[in-house]
Amino acid sequence: MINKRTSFLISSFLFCSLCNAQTIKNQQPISIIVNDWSSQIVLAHITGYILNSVGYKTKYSFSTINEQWGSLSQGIDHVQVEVWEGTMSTMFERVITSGNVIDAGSHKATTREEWWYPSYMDELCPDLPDWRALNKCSALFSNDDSNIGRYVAGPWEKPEAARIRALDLNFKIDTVNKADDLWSELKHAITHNKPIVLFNWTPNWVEAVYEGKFVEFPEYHIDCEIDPKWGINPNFHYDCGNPKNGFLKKAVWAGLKDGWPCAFNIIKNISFDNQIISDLAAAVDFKRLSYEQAAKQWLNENEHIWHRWIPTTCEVGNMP
Ligand code: TMO
Repeated sequence: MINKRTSFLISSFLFCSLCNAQTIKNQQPISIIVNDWSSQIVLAHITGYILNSVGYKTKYSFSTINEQWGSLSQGIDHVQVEVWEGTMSTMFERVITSGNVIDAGSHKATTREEWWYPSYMDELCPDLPDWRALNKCSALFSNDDSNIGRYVAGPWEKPEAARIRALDLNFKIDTVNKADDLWSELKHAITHNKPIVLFNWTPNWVEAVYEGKFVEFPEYHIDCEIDPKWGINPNFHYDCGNPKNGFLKKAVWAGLKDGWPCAFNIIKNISFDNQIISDLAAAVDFKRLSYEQAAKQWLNENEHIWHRWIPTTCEVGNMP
């Protein structure tokens, strides 16, 4: 039996195969992946509202960064707007090679994910940001009677344990469950001028509000991950930091290109820079707007930016 919706879809496809302009669009909702940190969630909503404004239906689908590649490869989800080199490049390259996912281009922003400390630590531990200072000051960073420093890690899988081993750091890892727990640790430490070193990244809200620095580990090189002989420790991988100037990409399910061509072209054109992403994260994590409010406010104030991302063949309707 063909229901109303299916027949509408079929007729709209037939109609559109006869016309050039994509005035009638595939009405199956585009599923946009939502992860668990603020800028990604706001960018996902901005992308959704832009697609709505030209007549597409959208839905949001929560996924961890590990689980998202399966649903994106199978077309269960369709769009990921923040692919970070530091946490996702290995899986990203794998699904691109499989052909099930398409690289929809880079944002203007460059990224870095790394150990970070507030700048009052420069006085307490003067050799920072050089990584060798960490062991000289490990007792400062301790949260018990030992001289073992405490590194507060985020809930995203990173080779922190391998780095601690390869660089012989006198540190233990405390992994939090969610991004907000990182920020409450950070705010608490800053309020009390207490030593802290934690996982952070840029662009993020932290740089819009606090002064601080990334720890400078030995410069990243791909061989550091695959050849133990590379670097200062000949026996272990990961005797280096994370990439600096990492990419920030968009990725889409391969079927989006033919199923929702106008959406595909819009997503390819979408590009955020570091400043905008940092401001959007601060709107949520510091100014306490909701993700939707932050997205709508940005869209209202920046039509001159996002209207340019919509190809002239895609009709512009009203905002939802
Ligand atoms: C992927 N992340 C920005 C949380 O490091």
